[in-house]
Amino acid sequence: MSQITNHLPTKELQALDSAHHMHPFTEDAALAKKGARIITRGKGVWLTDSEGQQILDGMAGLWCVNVGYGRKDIAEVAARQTEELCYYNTFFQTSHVPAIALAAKIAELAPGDLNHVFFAGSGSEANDTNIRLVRRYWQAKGKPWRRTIIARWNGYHGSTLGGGSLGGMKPIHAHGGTIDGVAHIGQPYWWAEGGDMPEDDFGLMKAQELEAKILEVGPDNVAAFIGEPIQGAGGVIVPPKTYWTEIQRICDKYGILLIADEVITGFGRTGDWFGSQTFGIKPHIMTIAKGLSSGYAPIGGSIICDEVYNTIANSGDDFNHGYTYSGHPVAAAVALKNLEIMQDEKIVDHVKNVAHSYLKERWDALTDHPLVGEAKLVGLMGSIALTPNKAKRAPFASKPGTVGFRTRERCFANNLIMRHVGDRMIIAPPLVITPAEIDVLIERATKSLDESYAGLKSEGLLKAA
Ligand code: PXG
Repeated sequence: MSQITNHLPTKELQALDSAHHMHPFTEDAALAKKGARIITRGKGVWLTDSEGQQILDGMAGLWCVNVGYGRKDIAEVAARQTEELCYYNTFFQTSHVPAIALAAKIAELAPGDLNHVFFAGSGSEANDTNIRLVRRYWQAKGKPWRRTIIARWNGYHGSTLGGGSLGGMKPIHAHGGTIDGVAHIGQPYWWAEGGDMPEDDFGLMKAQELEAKILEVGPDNVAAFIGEPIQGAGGVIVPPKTYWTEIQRICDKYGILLIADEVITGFGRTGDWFGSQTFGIKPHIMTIAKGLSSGYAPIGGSIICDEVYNTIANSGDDFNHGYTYSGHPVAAAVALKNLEIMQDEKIVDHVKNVAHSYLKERWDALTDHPLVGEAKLVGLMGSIALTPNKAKRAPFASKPGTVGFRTRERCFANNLIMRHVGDRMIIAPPLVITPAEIDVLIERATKSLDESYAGLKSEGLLKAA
């Protein structure tokens, strides 16, 4: 197999990169001055860069490489499928074996009557599909006016125009606008916003914002509510335990479709197959991507319950929607192999009973660090809040994200990929991470926190807002 190991020197690669490659969510001119870090290889939880550094990937790529990098068994399936049937579409009354087998496997793994899969190429595309699905459902029910979708501020559902509109990230809305028929409610972020309120009361209060929004929009105008079981890109915000039960109650009361965006939380990340199971959510539709193929091929989709599927399928009309690569055979074969590996190697069990248990104690102990105010960990999805004053759960006086960014830079220098979202640090390592590798993660995280703290202290940046 060909491997690009004799690549150009790093500086030349960086120059070509900035000359021709425009990066997502990046100020390219600023990156051009610095040069991107260039990743050349991956194995297990480890990445190698063009300078030969070994980096522990605490983010599984972008929350996706769940079975770890460099699996030969997946590579072989991709090669075989490419040769056998590299592409065919699933439009025009045709189908193919990989799409059929993958849809059946997903239906087997998904809870309840989530028995039908519409494939997309990514999580963003799948959420765009969901917008059409729920609106088409209500049309077919004879209520075309039910089209508003309620979502949350600081939720993330992708960066296509539809996905970005569902998401509650104002900087994304600011670049290109939003679609109509989407309304947002607050997020259940107790640590930053809960004040003196007990966490469970705060969870209820935030869920009840949904009811207030439904009444404001008019119950008969609302099509669906969408939320991530745990907000990922928003900073690994774990909701209070009262939150999802109340959201479910309100959706049931008003007959509103519930979409669980499981792009990050699906396929083992939370220690169950789906985050909805961890939180007792019974969605009508789940968005999936990322861990579906462990990032080995781009694929996403919507898992749809019997009622929504039957209503649309029996409406007497086509569902006028689909992508060239819906159910792409190579991506589907890769995803199927990935799910087989998840099952054969009992990776969800490993998350729950080995990796989570081992990491939990060490992760929680980070709250002993002077910079860390709280630590959250569900399965292998974790966050810590950085603060200058733990007792007050205070934000820093500096611009939000300054301290987080500086801490992330220390992690980068120490060959650990741990991200920051504002002044929260987040991790989501490959699910196959071993206890010995968790020790390295904690050791590098602690060193990075120490260095960040020392720097902030010497520059007088430990002030509360
Ligand atoms: N839903 C959720 C919950 C996601 O996390 C998407 C949808 C969109 O998926 P695609 O495949 O279209 O990217 C995501 C993606 C970050 C970050 O900064 C997170 C995502 C994507 C890019 C950056 O944490 N999540």
